[in-house]
Amino acid sequence: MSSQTLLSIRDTILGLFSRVERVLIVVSRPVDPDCIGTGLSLQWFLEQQSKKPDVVCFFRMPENLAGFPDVSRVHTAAPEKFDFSPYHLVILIDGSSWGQFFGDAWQELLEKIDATALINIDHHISDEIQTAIPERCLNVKASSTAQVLYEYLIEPSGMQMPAMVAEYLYLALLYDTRGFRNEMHAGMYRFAEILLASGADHLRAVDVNYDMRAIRFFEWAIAHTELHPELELTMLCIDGPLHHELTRAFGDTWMDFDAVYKEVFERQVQGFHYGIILTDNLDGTVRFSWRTRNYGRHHSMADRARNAGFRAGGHRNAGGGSFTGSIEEAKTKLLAEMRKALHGNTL
Ligand SMILES: [Mn+2]
Repeated sequence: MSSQTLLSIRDTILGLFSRVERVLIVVSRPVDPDCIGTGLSLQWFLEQQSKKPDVVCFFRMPENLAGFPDVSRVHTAAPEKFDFSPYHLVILIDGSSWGQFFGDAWQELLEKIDATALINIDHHISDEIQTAIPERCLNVKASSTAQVLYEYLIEPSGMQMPAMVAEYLYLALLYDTRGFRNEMHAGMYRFAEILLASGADHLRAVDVNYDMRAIRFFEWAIAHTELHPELELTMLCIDGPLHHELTRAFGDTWMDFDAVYKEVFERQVQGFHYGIILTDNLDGTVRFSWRTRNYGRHHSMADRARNAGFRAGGHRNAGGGSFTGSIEEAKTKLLAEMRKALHGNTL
């Protein structure tokens, strides 16, 4: 998208802001420091203009975000019970598909919301929201949605960020870039410098503080990971029985503890460029998540998965999706597709 188009989308959004009072900021799934930090920063930005913004998350808040500054300002709610009627605008932060904001029943929810009141600010590969509301979708290829918010709204306003807002944005930036170890994006170091000068605490942001359960999950996951060296991929396939085993071992929130596995193992081992997790949701669907090595020429896992019948989205080398059907079928189809892509056959 041209920079001119992006600026005109930005101006459309600013025009809408100027005409309203009550604003709902909705953060995305996976709930992470980028959507939370950007959502809280946008709340501050709108409050400075005498608006009344609320931040809401329609998913459970992961345990690892409990220490995020001011996270208690983010309300969690069940989307089907939520009253959208007081709000003049609904701003969707850090996601490109409806389900990332409203959950699996997004179609019914969208009927309750005035479509012309929807705005999207994001940095993922564009998807159905971009198609539906192109004139109000500020989708920019950037390190993080935090960077998009800063460059398109905060910086041009000339407003001085308090240290706490710089802190929210710095935590968002460091999380999404894995401490600057993902792709290079223009302006990301400049953004970092500005945040530090505005009072962000670098040592706090880089402090690693894993929950011991993430280490135990890592140990468990390594023991259950299948290696497919001929396909350069590893696969953790959490079928029904293993799903129950994890619930017994870690409780219902076991999926909050995959951070070490994803960070230390997936796409980090020589010869294994693709790391995949398939999880049986126990409702006839399968959750899919992947990481692809950032260096080198590798297949787009989103494209391969879509060919295999999955829904997939996110970033080129990190994303997620779903499959309708059994986990065995999901696995077979995905492995066959990778065999075809890498070796030209499906045997
Ligand atoms: Mn993000």
